[in-house]
Amino acid sequence: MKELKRVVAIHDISGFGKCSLTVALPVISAAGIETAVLPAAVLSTHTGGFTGFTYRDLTEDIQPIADHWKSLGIGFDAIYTGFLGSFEQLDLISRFFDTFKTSGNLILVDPVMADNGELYKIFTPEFAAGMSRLCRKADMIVPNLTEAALLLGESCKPGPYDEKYISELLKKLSALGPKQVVLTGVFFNEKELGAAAYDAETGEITCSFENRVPGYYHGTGDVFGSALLAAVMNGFPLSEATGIAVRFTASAIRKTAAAGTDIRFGVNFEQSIPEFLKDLGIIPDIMQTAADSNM
Ligand code: PXL
Repeated sequence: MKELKRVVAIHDISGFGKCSLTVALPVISAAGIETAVLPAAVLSTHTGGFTGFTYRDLTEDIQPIADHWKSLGIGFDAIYTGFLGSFEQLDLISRFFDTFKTSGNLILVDPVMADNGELYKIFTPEFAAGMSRLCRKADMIVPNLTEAALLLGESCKPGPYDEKYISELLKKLSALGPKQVVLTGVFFNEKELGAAAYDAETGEITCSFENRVPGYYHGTGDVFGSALLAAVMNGFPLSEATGIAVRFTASAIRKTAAAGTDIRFGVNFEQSIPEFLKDLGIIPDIMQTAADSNM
């Protein structure tokens, strides 16, 4: 048996409202990848749509945690960052990258800071500029269209988009530094929604779409990013990993919509895990059939 691949996920923990670490840990682990966590902050809920949430900033813990891991000789096949808890954390995470980057590992930055044309209320334009600097050190980034515009210092365009706009955006984002860029929230018509992936080494651009489910569901960026990384760590090329992540996220959204769950609570990714593992080739069809018949 080969040794497990190991990822470190650096995001907040929102105790309620599935997103960030409460998504990354189960999704990546289920895909057979060891997942260490470095919590950037602890909140009672995520900040999208809830009021009165508690917020414990863990900025001061980041360097001691990194130092301890370094002293133990721990390494990672991938470093995956998402929501960060303060402006100062951008520098600390940049140092973390310097410490734990190797020639063979992957730095995936999800520049979580905005959606639907707006910066999340807790972040400032300075944070967006700092996030853009952090993205320069990444091998792969996974922004949504609002974040992409902010990273480039451009104004955010409403969709539907066309292929020219998306391919130019992908190439400009890659020119910041990351060789691989996956853009989420891409749509060319009102019926379908998905993601576009660019690999600067091959020059290949591919899109993956699923039927759009009306409404805005929280935490889907984290479901997508975690599934994308899990697929890449399982050896899938970027284009196929993007398709797997789009299918998993859409499946979780469909289940949540069908149940009529409060959209702030996060999506039902848990019951889409059997399909996801089948897509990854980890469980055979026969187990999928058994899982389907239990639904
Ligand atoms: O899913 C992104 C996210 C992660 N963590 C926290 C958030 C959000 C989005 O609002 O508030 C705390």
